[in-house]
Amino acid sequence: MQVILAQPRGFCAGVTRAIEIVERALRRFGSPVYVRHEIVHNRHVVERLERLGARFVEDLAAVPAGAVTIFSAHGVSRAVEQDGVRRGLNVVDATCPLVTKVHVQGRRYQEQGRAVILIGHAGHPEVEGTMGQIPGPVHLVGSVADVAGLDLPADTPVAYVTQTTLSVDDTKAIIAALRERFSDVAGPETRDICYATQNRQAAVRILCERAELLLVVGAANSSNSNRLREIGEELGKPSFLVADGSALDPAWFRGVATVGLTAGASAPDELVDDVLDALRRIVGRVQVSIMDGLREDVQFRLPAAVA
Ligand code: 0CJ
Ligand code: F3S
Repeated sequence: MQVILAQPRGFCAGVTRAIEIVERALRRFGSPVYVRHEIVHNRHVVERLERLGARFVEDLAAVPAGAVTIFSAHGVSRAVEQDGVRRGLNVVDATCPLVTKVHVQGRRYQEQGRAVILIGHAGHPEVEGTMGQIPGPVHLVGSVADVAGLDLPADTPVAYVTQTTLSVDDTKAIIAALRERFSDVAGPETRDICYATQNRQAAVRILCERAELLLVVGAANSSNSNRLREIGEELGKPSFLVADGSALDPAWFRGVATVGLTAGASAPDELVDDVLDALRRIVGRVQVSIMDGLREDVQFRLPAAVA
């Protein structure tokens, strides 16, 4: 069997930075350090950091006063920030700078007097954070159908911002619907969708020209990983999101000669290796190659507290 690895795939600069913040905080301040929410959506990453002394909580009420507390890459609302201040926590913010940029942009649009529309998925922590970083009403839309349901007159000056990990194509369609519905629309085209999301989605499209089946390494709760699997499916390839090698079903590979393999922005390389090992156990010899593709060199500065 041939396996073609997507390029680029796996960790983005925001994930690398967020994990490094936890590791450095543990070294600098000693264990435990508390992390609000999974630092990135991957159980293997979380469990490794737990072994190093990190403690993951969903609510700051579970953190003792004064403790070092890290906010996850997905960002938090102002209410959560204020809760941290009230509890006297020593907060280190691992929010991806590209998420913070969306927060700033959303506030700016609101100050300009525009009705702010957030394109994103209800209930996702990044969406909860972004909604809670923009004072005043934020209208959430997750689909073209949601645009029709917006309770705003057609001449309302509106502006949109987006979740960073959406499907580039779905977002384009929603923006087009906004432009049709409203006469005055401001927004950054699809540029809030981060570079890593865009690059991984573009690579999967090219990969699927050659692969008969697509495997995406990533967690079920990882938005960007789910979007990669959907692209494979849209292109008519059987496509599976797998947490690690143990999730592979031998039946998927019957009669398949070429598999495409990619990984979400929160999935470590070890899990890609684990999937390759599992494939070898199922089909025997596997020939691995890497598609030609972008080499990313994005790096973000660390917060001063751990630099
Ligand atoms: O929201 C982000 C800043 C992306 C973080 C990296 O990926 P992951 O899987 O933790 O988060 P998503 O569910 O947002 O893709
Ligand atoms: Fe940031 Fe994009 Fe990664 S928003 S955390 S660079 S997936």
